[in-house]
Amino acid sequence: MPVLRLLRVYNHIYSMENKICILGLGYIGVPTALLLANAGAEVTGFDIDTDKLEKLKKGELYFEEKNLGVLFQEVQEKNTFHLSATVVSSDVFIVAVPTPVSEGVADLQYVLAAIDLIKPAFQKGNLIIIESTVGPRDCTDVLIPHIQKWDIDFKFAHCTERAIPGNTLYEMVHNSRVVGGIDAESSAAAKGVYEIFTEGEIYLTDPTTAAACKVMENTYRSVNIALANEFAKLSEDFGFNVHKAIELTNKHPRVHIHQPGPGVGGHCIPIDPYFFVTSQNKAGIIAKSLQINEDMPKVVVQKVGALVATHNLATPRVLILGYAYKKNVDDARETPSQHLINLLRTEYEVTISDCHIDNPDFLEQEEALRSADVVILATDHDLCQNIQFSKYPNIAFVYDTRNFFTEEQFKGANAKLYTLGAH
Ligand code: SAJ
Repeated sequence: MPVLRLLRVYNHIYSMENKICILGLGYIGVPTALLLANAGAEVTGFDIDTDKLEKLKKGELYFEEKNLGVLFQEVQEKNTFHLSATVVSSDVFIVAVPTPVSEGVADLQYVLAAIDLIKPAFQKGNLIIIESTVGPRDCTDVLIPHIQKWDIDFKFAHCTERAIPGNTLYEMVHNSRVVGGIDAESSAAAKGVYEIFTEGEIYLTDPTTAAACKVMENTYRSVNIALANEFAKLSEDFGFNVHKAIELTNKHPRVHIHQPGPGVGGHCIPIDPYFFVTSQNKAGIIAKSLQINEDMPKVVVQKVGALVATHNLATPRVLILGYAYKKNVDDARETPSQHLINLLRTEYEVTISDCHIDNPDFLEQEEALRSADVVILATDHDLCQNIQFSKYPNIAFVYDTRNFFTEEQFKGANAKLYTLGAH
């Protein structure tokens, strides 16, 4: 932590001590806490899940993230990260708990419960930062009035991360951030907190705009993935290889088409656009894109069904290779693989294997490949690049939903390779 930056932080938080309490020790709370603690802040992590607290106390992490283990060790040596089963008195409280969406409305119950837990530890002038993704009006209409009922001076800002799972630490440090404070003092104080570890630019605005930015970012990605999925389907009608076409189209300086796939998973892209889907715009492009992405597992299962018939397979055993929602992570929240499995299980015997996920119901990769008639590549983990299909004469065909496998991997193989969007 450079001394100059530390001074800037103290300037922003005025004469307050640099004590921060993080509520919610998940995929965002843990890396944020460790980055702050590593940079010299005195951080306490709180979670209602005591299993998580116990694991962290023993120095164990419960999810995979690049370099997180190394960072955790460094922080343990510094003794700046503490764990507590109650919310402790602090200068800053950061709320990083989930906000599921039900029927187009953010379910704020966990955020409100976290805010209530802050109350006994809260002192005049403390800062509350909401990192959880919320709808554009949720801070102004619900969360701020809730805190105002305490009848005490407070600072408040909304600021979500922009980091991509799989490269969270790097992006948390290097990405820019949008901080939406209720007033200049709140914005400056929150900026000071993020400056402790962020090297990216920090832009100040109000809470409604900050929340809208987050939802717009993930909606942009959802709509663009839906467009790529539409192109994949069209490529089969028109007879071109969508992957080659996307590669060439993206040579245009102002075009960036995303990649088609078996559907969209994770805790953000399939969910956040629903913050914008109200009864007024149910038929708009955002809702339509969500639908296109949600239908992709069905598209894949139809293709596989047709190939099963072409290959005259009576009762094939179908292997879903990859259960994580995307490559090289062990996170399976909202994974499209589960939708594929649900659809396939009505007709076939289905097995599952994922080299990043330890699950007693899954098969180890070698055994899984040896016992499959059909393989559907659902998640493009780098480790799957080592598979040589000539070793598995039992496999009739492989359906690659990610344009991942190479012809090299099929040299001398009995299995035939089919790729979504490449017919
Ligand atoms: N996917 C595609 N095609 C693509 C890109 C992704 O099918 O071209 C699929 C993935 O396989 C996955 C899903 O979309 O199933 C989501 O993956 P992702 O890599 O697009 O996004 P997340 O959920 O891991 O992280 C996103 C990021 N948002 C944006 O890029 C706009 C990240 O920066 C956010 O911080 C994160 O959501 C979040 O927490 O909101």
